[in-house]
Amino acid sequence: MGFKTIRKSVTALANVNIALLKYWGKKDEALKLPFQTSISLTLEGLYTVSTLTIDPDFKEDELYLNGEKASDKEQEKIRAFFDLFRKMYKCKGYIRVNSENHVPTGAGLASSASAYASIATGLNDLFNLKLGKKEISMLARLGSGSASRSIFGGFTIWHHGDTHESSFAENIQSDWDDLVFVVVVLSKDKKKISSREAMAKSVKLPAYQTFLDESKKMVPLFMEAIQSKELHKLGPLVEKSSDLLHATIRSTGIDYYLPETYELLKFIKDLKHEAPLYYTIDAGPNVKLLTSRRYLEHIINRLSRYEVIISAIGGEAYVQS
Ligand code: 2P0
Repeated sequence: MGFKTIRKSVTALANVNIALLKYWGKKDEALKLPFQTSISLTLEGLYTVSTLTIDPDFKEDELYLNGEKASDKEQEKIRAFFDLFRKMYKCKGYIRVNSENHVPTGAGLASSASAYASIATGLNDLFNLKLGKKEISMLARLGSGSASRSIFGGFTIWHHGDTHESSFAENIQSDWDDLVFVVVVLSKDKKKISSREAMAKSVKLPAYQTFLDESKKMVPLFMEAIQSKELHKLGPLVEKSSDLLHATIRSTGIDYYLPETYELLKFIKDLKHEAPLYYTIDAGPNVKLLTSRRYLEHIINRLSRYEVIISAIGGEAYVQS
């Protein structure tokens, strides 16, 4: 790619997504090809905005997060991603990234999904690659698996695939806009063990096979529940996938739950008598609750002693300027 002696910048935005059918474990670490298909919902109002700059004077790639230079680990991660990107997409030049997370500080929602989805969206524009959404999803996946899903709005399915070209996400057509997530913030601490590390441990253990078998069986059931817009069908599947995820994680000796997580789950069990309410938990202690808008006020009142974030269904990633 022959860029001349000019500086060029692009700014792109991508929303956070929450997996309904969880992704966990890779069959190819470099290309981030997952063992199984996953399904998610993109959220509104929780997003990352990334500005990408190229300049012939840059001597290395650099990442700034919320205005500060990112940690060595994060720099290493993004340099590996850019190296792979330059090789696979035949582009040249070092890139500087300024990423701003627009999620409540430390709420355990700051996500590599929205970050890498915004960066992939920006790269496409910066290097004038003219990739379609499906191809941008593949590119985002090279940065972080779950980022492949944040390219799209609403419900999204990430087909696991066996090659770079066959592992991408796409939108699941649906006009189900009554759904809403209530995120209950139990801890704002940064997690000690990354998803990437915990995944690599999980895939070697026997419990992982159960996770894979059950996740595979659930794909058509999820599709049916989303298409028929029946929360009483979707909700139990969402909980089952979350429970399977944490069973396979616990088999490694890691437990992302805190005592407060177990306590809240007990309370949720009681609340289910009052409203349709379904939990899902990712690689951290915070609980995400799926419900219908109609019951939102009641649920928020019943959770008044907790810090909560409300988020409805969000849109696709896009270039801002
Ligand atoms: C998911 N998680 O489907 C699952 C559920 C966490 C629990 O994807 O190594 O940051 O960059 O591909 O995508 C978090 O893992 O991991 C994740 P990499 P990623 O949302």
